[in-house]
Amino acid sequence: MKRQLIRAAKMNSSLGIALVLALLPATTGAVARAQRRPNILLVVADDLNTRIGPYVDASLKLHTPNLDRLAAEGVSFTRAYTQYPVCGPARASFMSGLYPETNGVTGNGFATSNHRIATPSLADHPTLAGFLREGGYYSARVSKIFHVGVPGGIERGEAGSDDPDSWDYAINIMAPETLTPGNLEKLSRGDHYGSNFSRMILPDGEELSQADVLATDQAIAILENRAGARPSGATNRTKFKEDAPFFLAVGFVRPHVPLIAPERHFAHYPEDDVDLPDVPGDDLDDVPAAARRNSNAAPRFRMDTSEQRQSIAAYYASISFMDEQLGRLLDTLERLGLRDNTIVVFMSDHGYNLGEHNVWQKTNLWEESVRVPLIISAPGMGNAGARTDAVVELLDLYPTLAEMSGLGDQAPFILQGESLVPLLEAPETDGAGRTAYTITSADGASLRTDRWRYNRWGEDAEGDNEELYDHDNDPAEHHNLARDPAYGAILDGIRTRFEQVREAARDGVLAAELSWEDGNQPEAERR
Ligand SMILES: [Ca+2]
Ligand SMILES: [Ca+2]
Repeated sequence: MKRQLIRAAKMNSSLGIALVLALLPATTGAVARAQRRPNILLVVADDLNTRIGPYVDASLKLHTPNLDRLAAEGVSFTRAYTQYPVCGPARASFMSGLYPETNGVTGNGFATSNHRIATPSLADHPTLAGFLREGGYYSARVSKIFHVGVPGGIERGEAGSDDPDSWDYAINIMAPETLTPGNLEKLSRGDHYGSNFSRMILPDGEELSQADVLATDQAIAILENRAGARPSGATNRTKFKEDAPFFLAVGFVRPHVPLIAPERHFAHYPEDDVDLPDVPGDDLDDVPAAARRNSNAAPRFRMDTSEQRQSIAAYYASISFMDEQLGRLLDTLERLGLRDNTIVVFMSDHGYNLGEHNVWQKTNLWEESVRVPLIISAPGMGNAGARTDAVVELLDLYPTLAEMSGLGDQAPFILQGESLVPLLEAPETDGAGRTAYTITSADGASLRTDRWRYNRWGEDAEGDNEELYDHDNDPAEHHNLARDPAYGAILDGIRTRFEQVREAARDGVLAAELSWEDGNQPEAERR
């Protein structure tokens, strides 16, 4: 395959240094301390869509006090998108900073969901964690960051598709999941617990064996170790890389099914209070056959409306349970005096459908499946509580954290994302011209622009294998405009743009170097 590997992100190194200095505690004295890089806590939830407090109308009454708190301390990205709406390739992409078609991870295979194995020519390309480690960070992982099967891989305590070179310390979580003592109720019809809806309401106090509680316990132990000073003369206490800042990546497995949470979290969400999405009965009649086949349509799960409501309520309860663990991490940073020099990033690997389009879960290319929450809180940066509507991609995380750590000028030149630091500094920046590119199985690929979503199923545009949605007038993506002659000019422009971005995503050319200003910008985007 032809590869044009050119410089990925135009890092402003002086900006990175300014940021590092801005993150320093006010009491900094020694020059050596002045060069200390910020700590980074990266929290990755599994299968979490944007139905969390900071992203929804208050009328939905979601209980996510700690996500609300983090959003109030940071910048929330309202239009952040995954590169692939399935665990393995999504995670390989943001950890490598490369699109799936460049890094070679385009499926959920355990042995191959690591770019260094999938693509031997990239064996020396470090992951985000490996890069920070090479830059002097103490790098640690707790639970699922690369792909691990849920629930099976957690029940077996597996490392999944982990990249051992990324970490100074890594711990896999073994937790009972479906084997948890209690009443596991199946809400959909299927034998595979990883892809069907089931719930377990645990008595309060019985949740201590759960994966995300155990992961948080381990993460707190690591934070205590990094914060603590070694007593002088001590012989039996160790602190590896004693003066290094830390990069701690913590993976939560909820709200991935099975939906297990304590009773107090289920209590927030009575079944009768849950609304099902309003979907036209013929919604899927105007989409390509491949989109329908790839959609996890409702018949597969065979849930009645009561079971659908129960599944959504259990999903919310799992979010609140996960949120509680995030709160324990944030409390620990404050208790240990680490918050003032620790960047906190919260995100999910991909989104999730809960009945929109009459489809459930992931793998499709509609908004709910590909949009993710992304919150970045960098102390001292200002803009606490701000939101940005700019279209961004999860693979932007690598160049962003490279810059924020002050290591931007050392970042691998093949990174395909763009640093989000300019948006953190000026969240109101007009995002017009930015795009997000996502692929999925069945040769599906999608381009999201400021206003439009364009999906193509197959290599070439053939009319009946395309979708075009106008988010200004149809945010639910119910009306496919691809075959409407009135949108012919829009379609032509976005096809060209899609092909440019796809070419870049395949060939390692920086997508950001392509410009809407070369005559390919649809008329509507110019307004
Ligand atoms: Ca996932
Ligand atoms: Ca439709």
